[in-house]
Amino acid sequence: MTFPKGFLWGGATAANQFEGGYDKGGRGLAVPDLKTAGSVDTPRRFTAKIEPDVYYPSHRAIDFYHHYKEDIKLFGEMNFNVFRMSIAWSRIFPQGDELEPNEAGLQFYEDVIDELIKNGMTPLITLSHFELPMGIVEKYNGFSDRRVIDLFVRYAETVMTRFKSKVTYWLTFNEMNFGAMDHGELTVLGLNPNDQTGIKGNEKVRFQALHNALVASAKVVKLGHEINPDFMIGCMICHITSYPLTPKPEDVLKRKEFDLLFTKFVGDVQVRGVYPSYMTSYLEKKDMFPIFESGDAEILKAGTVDMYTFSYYMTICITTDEAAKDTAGNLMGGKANPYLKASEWGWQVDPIGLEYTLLDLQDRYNLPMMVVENGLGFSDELTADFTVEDDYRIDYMRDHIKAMDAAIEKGVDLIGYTMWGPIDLISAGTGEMKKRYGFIYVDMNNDGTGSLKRSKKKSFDWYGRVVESNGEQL
Ligand code: BGP
Repeated sequence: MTFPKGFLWGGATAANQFEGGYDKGGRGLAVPDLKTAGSVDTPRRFTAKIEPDVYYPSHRAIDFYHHYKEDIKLFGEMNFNVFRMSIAWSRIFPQGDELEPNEAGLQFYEDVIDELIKNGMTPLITLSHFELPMGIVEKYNGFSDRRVIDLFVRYAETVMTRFKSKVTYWLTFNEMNFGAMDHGELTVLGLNPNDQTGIKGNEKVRFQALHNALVASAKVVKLGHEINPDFMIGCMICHITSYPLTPKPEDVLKRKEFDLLFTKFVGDVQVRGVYPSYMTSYLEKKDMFPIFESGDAEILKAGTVDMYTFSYYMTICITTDEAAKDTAGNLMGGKANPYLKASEWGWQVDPIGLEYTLLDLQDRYNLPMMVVENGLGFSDELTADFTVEDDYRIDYMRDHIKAMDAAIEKGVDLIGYTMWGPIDLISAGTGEMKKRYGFIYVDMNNDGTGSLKRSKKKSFDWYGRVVESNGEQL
């Protein structure tokens, strides 16, 4: 195995999917607090207000808020040396626009960070993981309002300054490229779906909001480097790796366009500091090129990222043949690949696609990289002796770790791997609990009932050995 010494091994989470304590310590409401549970067939609902007798999974989630010591100890037992988590902006600035931060929120994260460090882990912090404060959504319509740029910068400056000697690795926005899609309008950009002024589904507004968020991200990267020049700050892209369904030139071209316009565009701006020409011409043609205020171009240039990070779960095919078979996927599906099998949730499992992706990204950017999400959601069954025989998860992860190894051997500068959901948590897509990714089983049902007891699955010891041996023992 070729994993470099000091390779970062761990797991990834997001506050709204595992923290709970939604009204504790002065925290304000965030977007996921108004999202109901759902399933593959029943999409989650976003309600304008908290409705009585409705279950909102983020409110308690798996209650890391009260279990963090126990949970972090378990991550330490698996030898994690990195842990990815997000800070909920609304715990620090409850409405998003206060002048002074909420000390109770800062103290909570300081306690968590101290506990991580005590247990041998370096924190990797996402500043915005689909959980914008509702104040930002309701008062400003999210990033469509330029004032939100500075509100985000104020929040980032507060946490980066507070934790400057304890946290080195930062990500600005989770899966930011999703902001270019209609269903990323609320999650990434905070555009209010209940707004009556016609912004919903308005692509021009969306690309302006995404531009404003890109400016905010660049400002934060620049500022972070001033706060601590050792900070490693990354973009985080939902990398939907795609293949042409056939070698037909039309399919190859269509696939290329998808890759550029959806998968590569946002990362290109964050890595290179300019809008790529393919995007400029695409947006200009549709009369949607965003307004650049004076200084924006310079900010984008000055705030380029130090590392490229991405999520990778599955791949899709692209074709001009509308009748080809569909497949589901992370945030979006595509056409099915006849050579791949799909998971229980219909996501096509493709470890070779990860090696391909790493080579592609190394070639494009030549930056250090981290795979900050990868894993298998499965409806695990707890056995009578409180474990889960999750060999399927071990197989999935072993194959993906081998793919990373092969890529490193071919010269890829991969510095870390944080698999998604080391402890079972709420699914972002469906709001379900039964879509489990963890090495640690949490006794909780889709409706939120359950004791929350934590149990180790078979994969727990397996991953502990993988990390301890730096990828040697798979
Ligand atoms: C990514 C998100 C995560 C996570 C993951 C798995 O898009 O960044 O928050 O949830 O997907 O998706 P799901 O929870 O829908 O299985």
